[in-house]
Amino acid sequence: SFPATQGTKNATPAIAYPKYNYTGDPKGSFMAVCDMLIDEICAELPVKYDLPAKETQWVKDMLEYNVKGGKMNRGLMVVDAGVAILASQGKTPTNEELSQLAVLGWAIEWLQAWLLVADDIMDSSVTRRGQPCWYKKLEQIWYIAINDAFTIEAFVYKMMKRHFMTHPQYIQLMDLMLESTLQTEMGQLSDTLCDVLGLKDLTPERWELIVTYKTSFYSFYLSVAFAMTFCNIKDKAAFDAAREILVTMGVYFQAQDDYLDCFGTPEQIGKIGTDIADKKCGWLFTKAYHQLANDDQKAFLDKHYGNCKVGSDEEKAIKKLYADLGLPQLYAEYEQASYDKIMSMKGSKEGAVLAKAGVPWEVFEMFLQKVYKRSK
Ligand code: DMA
Ligand code: MG
Ligand code: MG
Ligand code: MG
Repeated sequence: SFPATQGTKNATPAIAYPKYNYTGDPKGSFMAVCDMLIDEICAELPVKYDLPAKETQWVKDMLEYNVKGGKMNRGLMVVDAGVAILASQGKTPTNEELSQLAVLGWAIEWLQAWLLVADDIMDSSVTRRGQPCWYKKLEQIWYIAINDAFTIEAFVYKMMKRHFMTHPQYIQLMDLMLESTLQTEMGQLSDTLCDVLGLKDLTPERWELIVTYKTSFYSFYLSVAFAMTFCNIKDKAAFDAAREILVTMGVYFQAQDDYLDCFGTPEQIGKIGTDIADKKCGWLFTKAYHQLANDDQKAFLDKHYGNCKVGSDEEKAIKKLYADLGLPQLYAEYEQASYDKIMSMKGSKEGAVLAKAGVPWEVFEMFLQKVYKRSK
């Protein structure tokens, strides 16, 4: 029990898990768990937090707007990885286990939701998932989005407490979430501080550092580490091996994100790219500036990179410069090399450690297939 926080107001009990149809309707079942989580929160806020009806409605609308509408790769992977690991242990998951895996999946999706609310403010973005960024949607009260981001984060811990309070792995799961959050925030700091660096400091090495922290841990390692922890795997070597593979995948994934920021269409990716206007240490920029550009092209970048508006002629000229330098071709080669490197890890010592610990290789291959050659 939690005597310091229990209080005198009755906390509403958790809603019963809906029927989880993993084989017939994996996405629909996963979505139903999200609705349950939102309902649990909105039932509790007026009772335990004295929240008036209008504010409670705000929270509901804010959650509906921000936690849904993504590809849900990260969240669905927790369920898929959990099912695969349980199968290798000779077990078929119960309805409760499937639902709890889905709760962990949504904990990552909600982590991502609040990170993106904040990221869009920091990146001055306009659209996200095909709709206005939350802070843009709020117009003159845009600053409430800052509190909303923190609120979604608090709900992540709330949902984990509600569903794992008595689970033997509660502390491990919580530790993983806290650690992944801090890693991401340190990555976001390194990313955002580029705004006050000179272009010569935006190197491929800095890029790799930024993306490892801002993307890989929470987007790839966390999903599988949650599933492993849930399935009672305790072997440190297995977590280290999984991290090695998944961080490699995450770095590749962020290179894709950087590529699509420039060369993807807003219709495809659901957002309007801002990396050139924002002076980001993106994959394309580091290759262009440090490896491919001649002196004239470097001078053009010195003058206009991070010093032009989204949609401006200067931004278009930089995109053309990237194309002239052959970056789309170089990216295609990088994509193939990344794919081959990750697939080769099956036969490496990491692959062997994982097989021994009961984490089947298909977990990693499934994850890679979800992102390989993606266009959104
Ligand atoms: C985003 O990097 C990373 C996190 C932790 C949200 P980004 O700004 O390139 O993402 P996006 O292109 O989706 O705005
Ligand atoms: Mg962004
Ligand atoms: Mg960003
Ligand atoms: Mg991006």
